[in-house]
Parts: sequence; structure tokens; C-alpha cells
Amino acid sequence: MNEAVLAPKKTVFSGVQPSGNLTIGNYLGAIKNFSRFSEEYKTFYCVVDMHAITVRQVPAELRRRTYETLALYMACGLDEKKNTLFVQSHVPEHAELGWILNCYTMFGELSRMTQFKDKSAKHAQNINAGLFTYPTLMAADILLYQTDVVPVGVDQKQHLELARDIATRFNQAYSDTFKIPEGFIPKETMKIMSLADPTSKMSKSDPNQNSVVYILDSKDDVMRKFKKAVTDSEACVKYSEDKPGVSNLMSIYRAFTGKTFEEIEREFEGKGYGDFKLAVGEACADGLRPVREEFARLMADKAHLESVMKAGAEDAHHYAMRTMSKVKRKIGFVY
Ligand code: ATP
Ligand code: LTN
Repeated sequence: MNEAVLAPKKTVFSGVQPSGNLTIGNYLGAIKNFSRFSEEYKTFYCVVDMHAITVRQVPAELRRRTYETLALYMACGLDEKKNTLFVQSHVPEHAELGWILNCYTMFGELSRMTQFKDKSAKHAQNINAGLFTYPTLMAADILLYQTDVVPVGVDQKQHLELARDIATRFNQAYSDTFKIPEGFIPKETMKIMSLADPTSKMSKSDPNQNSVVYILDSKDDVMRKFKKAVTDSEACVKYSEDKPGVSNLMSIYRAFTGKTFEEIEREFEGKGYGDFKLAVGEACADGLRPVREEFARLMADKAHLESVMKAGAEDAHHYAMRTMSKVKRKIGFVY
């Protein structure tokens, strides 16, 4: 018999928080890459609502965004028949393993997480324990499914390394229990920067709406935002570390058109930033249009979204239970 038929598929897991309107950073850095794994891997894509409540959320908005994030996964090309799409709080093993892993994670390790430091500065009135232990819940998400590959943006690299450390520590204390996951961080789009401040990450929680292009922005909004994007005074389309504004726009243009930096430089030789920004806006709006249309269609049928999340949770639960029973036996719980 053909060995390839017998070999189990490798597993992919990733998650997005339903904590705001998704940006082209989320799209290019994460979601757009998810579908490349659908055929050859067993894929789990999760809407991580339990992570989202580490920051205060308006309940009705959190609920709406949970549906929207699921619909966006699907609109970005994730077929529910080929991918397990689900909501984190529907599979209780995430919280269960999260607690257990808290007991295998050091205070010092969590204190070094830059996302915790950034978010505590931003939400000084609400530095809750969940914000602090956010990375152990993320480790639980990943390790529950014996994940091989985790596609994320570069900002999640530190959390991923912690997940690997926790898994290694647990495996060494008992015996092999968890797969050690690898990150998949595509170089081309690993960090899309803010249009207003190209030295900081484009983030869905940025209060300056002009600095962020949302996946669901209208073409007019997309064009207006790119037109206003901060560049420099040189008026020369060239990729360079000391030209972060233009370089960021070039990365976005490359991601939407598939052109190389050299091709882009040639295309805009002798032309000003005005022409270039117009072209970036067009390419981005054209790339997002099918996603926006499909999203609107999916959001009009809530019952279908509910059936997708229900089937996804049942499938995920089946795999999560297997890991949980192994973990409980190893640590000495009466099981
Ligand atoms: P927040 O602003 O609320 O912290 P976020 O925009 O960083 O949120 P997440 O839900 O935390 O969004 O991230 C979802 C995925 O998108 C992650 O894999 C993250 O690495 C990726 N991502 C987020 N912003 C960017 C960006 N600007 N460039 C590339 N990838 C990004
Ligand atoms: N922490 C991630 C979201 C997230 C995640 C995960 C990503 C939660 N659990 C598991 C990959 C794998 C974020 O803030 N972007």
C-alpha cells in the first residue's frame, strides 16, 4: 500500500480575536495564508473570543464580531468542508488545558512578553490576570490539537516560542505528550505598518481610522486612506529601510499584485508618489472586493454561520478530548 495514503496529515492551527474590525494587516499577515494549507493539512481556524475578553468588550459587539470573524474566514477562501472553523469558547478544553499550562509557566516568562507590556500600558485601568496569562491560553489552543504549523504575523513569534518552551517542559517532566509546533511567518507580509505612522504596526485597535485599512472598507475609503498615507519628501518609489512609508506601501502593493520590488520600482520610475498611491489603492480595493461581496452574502445567513460553528466545535472537541485525556493521566488526575 502507498505510504503517503497511510501517513496522517500534519496539523495547522491559528486564531484571530473578534476584538475589532479586521485590517489588511490581519488579512495579508495571517488569514490570506490560511487557505494554502487546506488541501494538505488538517486545519483548525479558531475565533478566539476568550482571548478577546482580556480587554473590555461591549457584549453585543463581541457577539456580532464573532459571527463576522467566522464569515471573514470563509470570505477569505476557507471552505468549511475542508477546514475546521470554530469558536474557542465552544470547546471547553481550551480553558481546561489553559489552566493546567498556567501551572507549567513561570511568572518571569509571562512578565517578559512584549504584548503584555504594550497592552498593560494601553489599558492601565484593567491589567487583569487574563491579560497576563493570555500566552498560556494561546499555548493551550495550539498544543490541544498536536499542531505542527502555526501561521501568524511576526508579532506573535514570542508567544509561539513560549508555547514551544511550555510543551518541551511538560514533555520533559512526563514523557512525550505534545507536538512541538513551528511558526509559519511569511516574510513578504509579516508586518504591515500603520499608514499614518509607518514605524508602528497597523492594528485593528488603533483609534486613528485613517492609519488603518479595514478589509471591509469601501473603495472610496481605501483610496482616500492611501492618498493620505505618510511617505517622505524624496518622491522616488524605492524600497529602503530609511523610507518606511514608501516601503510599507510597496509591500502592500506587492502582496496584492504579486509584482517584485524591482518590477514596482521600474513601473514607477520617474513618476511621483501621487501615481503610486493611486495604484496601491486600486490594487488593494480590487483585491478586497470579492472578499467584501462574499462577506455580505455570508452575513445575511446567520443560521448557516451557526451550523458551521457548531460542526466545527464538534470536530475540534473530538481532537481536543484525546489530548486532554493524555494530559490528565500524565499529571496524575484520577481519570
Ligand atoms: P489588536 O490590535 O487588537 O492587538 P491585531 O490587529 O494585532 O489586534 P489579532 O487578532 O491579535 O489582531 O491578530 C490576528 C493575526 O493577524 C495574528 O496572526 C497577527 O500576527 C496578524 N496581524 C495583526 N496585525 C498585523 C500586521 N499589521 N501585519 C501582519 N500581521 C498582522
Ligand atoms: N494571540 C493571537 C491570537 C491567537 C492565536 C492563537 C494565534 C490566539 N490563539 C493560537 C495562533 C495560534 C493574536 O493576538 N494575534
